[in-house]
Amino acid sequence: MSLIIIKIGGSVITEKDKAPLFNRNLMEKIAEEISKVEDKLLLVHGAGSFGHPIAKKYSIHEGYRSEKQLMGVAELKQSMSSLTLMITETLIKHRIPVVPFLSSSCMVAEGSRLVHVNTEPFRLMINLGLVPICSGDVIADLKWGFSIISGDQIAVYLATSLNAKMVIFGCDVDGVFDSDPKKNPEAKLIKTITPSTLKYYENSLGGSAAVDVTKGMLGKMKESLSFVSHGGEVVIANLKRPENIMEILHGRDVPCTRFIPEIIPTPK
Ligand code: IP8
Repeated sequence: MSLIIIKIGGSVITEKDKAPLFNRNLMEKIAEEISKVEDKLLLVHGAGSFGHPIAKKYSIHEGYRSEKQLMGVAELKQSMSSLTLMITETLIKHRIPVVPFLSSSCMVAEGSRLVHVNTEPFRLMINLGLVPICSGDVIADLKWGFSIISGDQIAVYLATSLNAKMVIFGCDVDGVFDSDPKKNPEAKLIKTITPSTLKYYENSLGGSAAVDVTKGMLGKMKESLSFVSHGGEVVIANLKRPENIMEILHGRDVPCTRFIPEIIPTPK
């Protein structure tokens, strides 16, 4: 049975621009869809309004600067834990055997890149049929003291080390667009991205529109590259339509962006 990693974006389950607000109704629907997945599963969730505004307020994403930030780290951890708790309650209600992992307890970064992750407990629990869930987090950093690691980076790191088949990044739009679809009704969905076309889009795309210290869509795209070049599949899709999960897993053609390895033209 293959491993599927689903990142539940913060923009999907929280009101990203506002004070922390959990979208429980939508999470219920997402949980219902996730309960239908037959593959092995690992879940990662983003921070949304439970993490990014606090991170910004205390400049936590810039690493350790002063003692004043320490209470900010504590506040951020507390807020993220409360979000994880609400998500896990919903998943358990839908009989998903979820096990929360605190990213800060099993991961270390260097210059805001993950360098050590204790993947063994993830692997062993997944093999038993349990569903680990972790989140983007503030973690210890060998260079910066601490840093913010996005759920995107964690999803791709775990996908690579646990040999996952696919990562689904669930967000609040259909995928990557050639301009911001929330501002431009003419924005076009980019259906496939390869490592070389990413360079082109990188210049035209901005980060996420809401307060996002981990760079929103652009971050997801960059993280995806290494995984696809090693044969993994990455799909960015709209989780505000939770049915997308099963449709993607059944190979149906839903509006989304797929990352594929470089297409090498066959000689004529
Ligand atoms: O929402 C960010 O994770 P993301 C984590 O996946 C924090 O980018 C704590 C801001």
